[in-house]
Amino acid sequence: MCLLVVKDGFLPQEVWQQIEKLHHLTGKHTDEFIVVVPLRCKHEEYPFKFYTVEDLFKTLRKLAEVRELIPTKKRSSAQTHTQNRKIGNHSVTKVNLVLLGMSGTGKSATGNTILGKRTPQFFSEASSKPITRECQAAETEINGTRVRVIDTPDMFDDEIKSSDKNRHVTMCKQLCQSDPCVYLLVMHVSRFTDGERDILRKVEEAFGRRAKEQTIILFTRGEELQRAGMSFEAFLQECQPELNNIVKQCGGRCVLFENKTSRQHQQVTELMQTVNRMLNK
Ligand SMILES: Nc1nc2c(ncn2[C@@H]2O[C@H](COP(=O)(O)OP(=O)(O)O)[C@@H](O)[C@H]2O)c(=O)[nH]1
Ligand SMILES: [Mg+2]
Repeated sequence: MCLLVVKDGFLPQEVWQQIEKLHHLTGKHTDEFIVVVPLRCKHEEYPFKFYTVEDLFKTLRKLAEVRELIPTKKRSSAQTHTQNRKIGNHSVTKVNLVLLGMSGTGKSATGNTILGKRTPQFFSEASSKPITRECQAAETEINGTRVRVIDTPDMFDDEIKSSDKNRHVTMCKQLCQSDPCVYLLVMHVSRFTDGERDILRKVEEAFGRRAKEQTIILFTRGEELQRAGMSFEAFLQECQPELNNIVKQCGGRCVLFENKTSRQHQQVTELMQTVNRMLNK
């Protein structure tokens, strides 16, 4: 985490210049620098990402919990019971959902939909450049299952350096720890790109030969299908042979999401049903 702590009376413009200087020095995106504002500053408009001291401690606590450096907050016995139920052959307390796919397909937005929190946990924006730079995790509980969502940068881009790709894969595996991992291969429903033709091979190369057995394809921008008057079933039947082949290789497991809707609960429930069916096999 790159934190820039500023004193009382700081000038936002000067802080921004400092961030730009750091961006040139380190090569890190300006979004990666988070300014920690002094105690009395509240949520004002600044030209940079910032944390109040309270936000900072909350985030650090969450990170420490995710990495299990400190115990998670106590839960009621009913919740503990459901978390210890068996899923397939694994006795699990959590399920990891790893968001994979090309940049701009909607991984971060999907992560936020699954987490269902008032404040988005992952940064998601329309951009010609990749927005998410590092793997990140956040947790929630869905119908009694503890779910850890792992957002990733586009690690299957042919342009990416192999050292960066390896770093992302290692980080991703670290964040998953020993819980069952489900890969959500995120794709834009009306845009199947050349880079996606052999994406399953890339997933297997990174996460092992059996990764596709743990993969669900998650299509975003479901409203585009609705606007075209096409059902999801018809879309799957009529899609390009290469995409159809990817769906088949993933055992036909796919779900449709619309991240810009207020009716997000239903689609998350359907996703979790697909996840549970797959893990219970
Ligand atoms: N309309 C619509 N926009 C979406 C959807 N999912 C993502 N987006 C938008 O697509 C852009 C890229 O999303 P982002 O989550 O940053 O993609 P990522 O690079 O894969 O993490 C953002 O502007 C999102 O708001 C969706 O289901 N519907
Ligand atoms: Mg992203």
